[in-house]
Amino acid sequence: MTQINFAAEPRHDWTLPQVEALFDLPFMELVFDAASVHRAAGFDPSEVQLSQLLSVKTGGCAENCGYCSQSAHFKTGLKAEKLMDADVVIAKAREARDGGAQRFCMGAAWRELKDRDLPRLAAMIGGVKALGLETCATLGMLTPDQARQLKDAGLDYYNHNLDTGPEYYGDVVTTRTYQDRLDTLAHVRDAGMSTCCGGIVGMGETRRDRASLLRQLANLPSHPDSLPINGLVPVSGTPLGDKVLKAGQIDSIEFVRTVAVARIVCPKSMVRLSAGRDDMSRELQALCFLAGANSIFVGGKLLTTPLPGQDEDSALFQDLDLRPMGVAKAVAPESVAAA
Ligand code: SAM
Ligand code: DTB
Ligand code: SF4
Repeated sequence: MTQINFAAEPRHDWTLPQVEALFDLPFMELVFDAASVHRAAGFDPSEVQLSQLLSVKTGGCAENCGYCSQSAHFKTGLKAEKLMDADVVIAKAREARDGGAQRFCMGAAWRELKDRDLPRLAAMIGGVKALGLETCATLGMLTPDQARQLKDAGLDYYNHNLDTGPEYYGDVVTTRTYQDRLDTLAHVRDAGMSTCCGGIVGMGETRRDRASLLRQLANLPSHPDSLPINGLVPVSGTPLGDKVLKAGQIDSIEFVRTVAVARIVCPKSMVRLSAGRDDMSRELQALCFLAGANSIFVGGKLLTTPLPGQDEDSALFQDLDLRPMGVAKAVAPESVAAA
């Protein structure tokens, strides 16, 4: 039997062997424990939060993240584009809201934010917030002052991923350090914004690396408010994408284990079934929701790669009796009549 105290407050003192022991649990027990933690943390397991992404500045990035279609270091065939005008972004956000998204995340292929771009970003963020959407951005590394300015502009969430555990990190990217990422996350927290921080699985890392990533996330000074688990989308021309296209993708049961362990070590985070959903069967997605995932990206496209479309996701939600978070439960006609 596992020793999970479902009523416990979130912990920040996980050891690597403890997280590895969760991964090693019999699968049925692990998923059951994760589902129990999901409920004990106060979540309604039928509710899933919906976010939509937009790449507001695409390609030509100076970093060499070995999975990324947008790095200038690799030939992926992606066409680079300049920072979009605020009104174009706001129009896309309106469409996302009308399609059912609750949060709108603006992504830029930058190593770090430059001060000269702040006024346009502030206009975008203010305009998106005025639509009644939660705002999120992922713009690379930030200084403390930039984080404060984004917060003042109305930014609710900042996404900055650790991507993998510190031991495998050097195999993924060499142009910024793990500590750089931790520093940006600290600036985001200090500015009073909510954090969105997770990683990627299926990049050729070991189970220990996955455990090490989740341990890092759980031992942050506060757990990420949103915790995206991205399945690597293998992009041809990137070193990690090419490796995975040759060797094959991560086993889907191991992916579900990763989601379940994320739910257990960060019980109150919104665990997002993030990139990679386009390649997943409905059954695999259902298992991920059962294991505690309660957030997804919607809208047919992530930043540069595809997602399931609205019709497919609506059918999945209907068949799994899921509903978008914040939308009232449908009331059966007979119970309305009886009231
Ligand atoms: N440039 C900024 C940065 O790296 O922080 C923001 C955009 S970047 C594309 C955001 C995140 O997307 C990365 O940290 C990575 O976790 C995820 N990502 C990028 N390419 C991916 C891929 N091919 N498969 C899965 N996740 C990916
Ligand atoms: C996150 O963790 N995943 C999203 C979001 N945060 C910015 C991005 C996934 C990108 C997948 C590859 C692409 O579409 O370019
Ligand atoms: Fe640039 Fe972000 Fe892609 Fe890394 S993940 S290459 S920082 S856009």
